Amino acid sequence: MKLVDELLDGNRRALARAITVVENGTAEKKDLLAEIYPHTGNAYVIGITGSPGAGKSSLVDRLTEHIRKKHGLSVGIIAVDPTSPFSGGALLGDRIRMQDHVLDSGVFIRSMGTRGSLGGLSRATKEAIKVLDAGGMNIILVETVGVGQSELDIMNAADSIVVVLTPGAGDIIQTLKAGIMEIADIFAVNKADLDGADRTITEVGAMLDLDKERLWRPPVVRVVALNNYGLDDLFENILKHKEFFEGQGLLQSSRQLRLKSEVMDVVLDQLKEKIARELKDSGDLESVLERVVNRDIDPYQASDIILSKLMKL
Ligand SMILES: Nc1nc2c(ncn2[C@@H]2O[C@H](COP(=O)(O)OP(=O)(O)O)[C@@H](O)[C@H]2O)c(=O)[nH]1
Ligand SMILES: [Mg+2]
Repeated sequence: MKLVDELLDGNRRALARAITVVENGTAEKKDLLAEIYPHTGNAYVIGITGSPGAGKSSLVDRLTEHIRKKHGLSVGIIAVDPTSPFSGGALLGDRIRMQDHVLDSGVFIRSMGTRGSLGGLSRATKEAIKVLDAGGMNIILVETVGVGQSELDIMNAADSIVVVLTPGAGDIIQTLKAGIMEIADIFAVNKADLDGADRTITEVGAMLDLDKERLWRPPVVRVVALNNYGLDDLFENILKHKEFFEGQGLLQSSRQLRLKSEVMDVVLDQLKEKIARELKDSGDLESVLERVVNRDIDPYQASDIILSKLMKL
């Protein structure tokens, strides 16, 4: 595929077009994913999550500059914000802020739309990560608001997860409720210029003390995205986490586990599609439906009839 050749060559327009292909799920998507797959697995994926307003976009922006300047690594950024009430309004804001990077060929930024089901969003995001990976990005930063299941699922694609907190008791509670406290590999207490940062750091530490069994104790890093404070510390801790996991063979096993569930997901999805198509073509669903409507059989019995027919195929 020409698009893939260009993508592998590091062509940025091809990168953008390939992400559009996976986002829209057009016919060429399957071929594209198959062709890029052998070229994936090289990027290190970092998830950045936390409550709305915690400073995730600011941090991604500043961290990107830090990684470019200090480490010379290329950075791909995916921003997912399904909670945005404006169609792309907040995302556009993120883009404007990131304008400094537009001229840097070592940075590629993409906002993922809210189109499609939530499950579809997380699938498309994971596929976009693969596109950036094949496109040669060394580091991939995925920003997502820590709300629903889908956002948690997107984080399954990350090798290291940074949970961004801000001073104030409410933030920790909100984060705990959303279930993203336990997925953290690193805590970044952002807005440390505001009052209460020390207390937040102490509270997170106290919470971590409750679980002494864990192999990796997430470090708690103080950052101020606004004035670039703590970025070095943050990135060093991400690298430490990476090294620790690689050293223990855990990175490989967790990637393997992720691939296993990805294959399973695709199998189930394709099976569902296949069955839906079969039911539509055969009219089997319509034929039992009338009996369900008449209270002759219940949905479970209807399903048994349909399945027994399908199994014979
Ligand atoms: N005081 C302070 N404000 C910050 C800091 N980082 C970000 N902000 C502000 O917090 C607001 C939300 O930031 P944003 O990056 O959009 O948060 P997101 O919703 O988590 O992506 C913006 O007004 C930022 O300027 C910081 O370190 N200190
Ligand atoms: Mg944001």
